[in-house]
Amino acid sequence: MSAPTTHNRSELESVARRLRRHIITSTTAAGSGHPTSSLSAVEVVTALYFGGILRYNPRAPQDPRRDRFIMSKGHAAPLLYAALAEAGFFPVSDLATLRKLGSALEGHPNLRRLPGVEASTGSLGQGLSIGLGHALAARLDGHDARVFVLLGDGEINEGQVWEAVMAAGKYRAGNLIAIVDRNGYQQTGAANDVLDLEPLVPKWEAFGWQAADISGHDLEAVGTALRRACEGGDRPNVIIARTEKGYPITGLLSEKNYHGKPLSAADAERALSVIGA
Ligand SMILES: Cc1ncc(C[n+]2csc(CCOP(=O)(O)OP(=O)(O)O)c2C)c(N)n1
Ligand SMILES: [Mg+2]
Repeated sequence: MSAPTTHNRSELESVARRLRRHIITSTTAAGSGHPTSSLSAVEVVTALYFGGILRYNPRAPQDPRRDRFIMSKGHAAPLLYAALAEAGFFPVSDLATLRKLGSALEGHPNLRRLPGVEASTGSLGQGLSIGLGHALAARLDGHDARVFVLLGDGEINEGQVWEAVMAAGKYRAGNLIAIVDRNGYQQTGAANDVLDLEPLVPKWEAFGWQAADISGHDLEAVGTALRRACEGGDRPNVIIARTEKGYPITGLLSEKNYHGKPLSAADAERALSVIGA
């Protein structure tokens, strides 16, 4: 199975702008949700789905040979939904139903309701364990599928994350790729104030992982790190993606850690003009 879309740099930039527009408009229309947590990971998700890395087929979402993407920081569902819609899993017009009663676009992803969602997440800390299960199962089944898991930098305070890190090292899950959205904040403050885990790279390395530390808003750097992580070998890979929560509209936000709140209609207008979407 091959990746369905490989856009060039300027096409990727315009996909990223579209994803940001969907994030802002869908959360503002819903009157709730996590736009800033979604915005920080846009380049990572853009490079994965549209940069020729993730191998998927929106017409056969259950193909056992597919790569998996698990949004472990499930509150960034608006970003996942935007990418899945742009990738053709369901109509872009469905994004307007985010968080509406009866909609499959729930506040957090539900794998039973939406094609392309690989895990029901939202209770933080579980996605890497689920991803490891997929990675080991693919190996047992003789598929070369790769599993990508996006984690928050607050989320990795969860003990279960480190159980999965240890187990992936032990089982040499070379087809497992974790990405940490290192945006510096979690719900109640700066990630380092709540529970500092730096230095991150040697911690993951100590458990047998190969680690990269990159600028997470640089599409080129993100693509290069993801491709390198897919080169094979028997070590699981982690990419620490240094990002900004709310990028690139941090200047518009009323608080340093603007968490779990949509923008007002007026701020959403301003945000769209900053984004150029
Ligand atoms: C197990 C669990 N505890 C608490 C929460 C509430 N919660 C939702 S988002 C969040 C902060 C997560 O921070 P981080 O992982 O850094 O993600 P960011 O929003 O910065 O992308 C918390 C604590 C949750 N969803 N799950
Ligand atoms: Mg964070």
